[in-house]
Amino acid sequence: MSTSEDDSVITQEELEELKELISTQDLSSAVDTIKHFLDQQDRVELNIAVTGESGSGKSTFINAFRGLGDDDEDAAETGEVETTKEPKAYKHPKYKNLKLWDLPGIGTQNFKPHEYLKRVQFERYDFFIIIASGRFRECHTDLVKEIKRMKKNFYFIRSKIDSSIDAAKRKKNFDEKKMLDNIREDCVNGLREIGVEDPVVFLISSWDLNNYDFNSLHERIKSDLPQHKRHVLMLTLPNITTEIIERKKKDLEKNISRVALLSAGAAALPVPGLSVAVDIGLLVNEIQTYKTAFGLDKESLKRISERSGKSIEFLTSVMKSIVCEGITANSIILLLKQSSLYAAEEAVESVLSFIPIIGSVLAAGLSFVAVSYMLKKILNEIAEDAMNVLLTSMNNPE
Ligand SMILES: Nc1nc2c(ncn2[C@@H]2O[C@H](COP(=O)(O)OP(=O)(O)OP(=O)(O)O)[C@@H](O)[C@H]2O)c(=O)[nH]1
Ligand SMILES: [Mg+2]
Repeated sequence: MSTSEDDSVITQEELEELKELISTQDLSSAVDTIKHFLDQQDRVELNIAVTGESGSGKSTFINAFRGLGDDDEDAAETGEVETTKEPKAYKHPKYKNLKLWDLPGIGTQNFKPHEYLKRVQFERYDFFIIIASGRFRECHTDLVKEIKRMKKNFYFIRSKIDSSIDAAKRKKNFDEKKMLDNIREDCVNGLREIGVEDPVVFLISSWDLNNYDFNSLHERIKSDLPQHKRHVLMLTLPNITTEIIERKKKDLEKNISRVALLSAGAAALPVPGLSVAVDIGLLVNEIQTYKTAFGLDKESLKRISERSGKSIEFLTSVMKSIVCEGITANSIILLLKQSSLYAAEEAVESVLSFIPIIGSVLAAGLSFVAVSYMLKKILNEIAEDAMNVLLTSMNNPE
């Protein structure tokens, strides 16, 4: 994506720097850094793609939205025949960092969504305006599905309302309001059918801006802008947090074999009802380490809560791991019982490879496998909790 020459825009390099910074911090400090990052939403560039069928009035709409006539300097080219061949960006004169991308039209013949999306590099835009000049069609369905898959948002415009009205006027029982309601309903229904909960549809004539929904679209864009920018930032967050959490997880994973070996070693006690013997105290300790490393201990949660303004209850409501119930000998025994089912299957092979180290005690081999498996599972679950807590701490207010 070509970033603007404007210094005030958050660049890709800045995002990389942010990742580096956060990866060296503990999670509660990371919350601070990310929050600061989110506070800079004014600096985010919003790339709005205007898409839809060929000739539906995309370029004309962009000109109108920028307050330009089709013949003005720097206006997008419009025409009766297929006109826009390559995506081109137009800055909005008033809204800071808002770029409208005029996209080529979807050809009416043999529309191949995959080829079109690739050709216009659909994934690089932050937000979409779909323009339809006629009935709701399959190509609109394809566009919406792709936008939803990318977890991005869109507005839907039904354009050229003036010519729809002119055509309908030829009928004797012409009723403008009824006709406009019908058009809106057709679009809303089409969108609902593909799972859009609250479809936003605007009826517009770029030739008659004072009528229909042009003003409400304008207002809506203006008032939604901060939210859209925040959404752009929020979409980058899971990537940042996943990277940090994966790094921490890898570090802790390195220790699993050592701990499993130790726990199945000399001080091992049989687990009631199982043919494994382990040092439970050692495991309790290790899992406590995970909890602290991921910032899910009481102190860290308190700090995250203070820094994010979200209550501890709200933050912990997204947690599912053993951390919620407390790490006790009993809860570990329970998990070991579950893990040993898996361990029994894996044991033969693993035990053979560990015989030279632990000796020929089958129980020790089984214990080793059960503990390794359990620790891995717990580590994954705690890491997932940490990810969810972090994302929850960044979300909009409770
Ligand atoms: N009546 C009417 N005609 C419009 C309106 N908007 C655009 N047009 C006309 O529709 C034709 C196509 O408009 P464009 O803006 O070039 O359409 P486009 O979607 O950008 O077309 P491509 O770039 O070729 O995909 C032009 O002749 C416009 O003048 C409108 O609101 N009302
Ligand atoms: Mg065009």
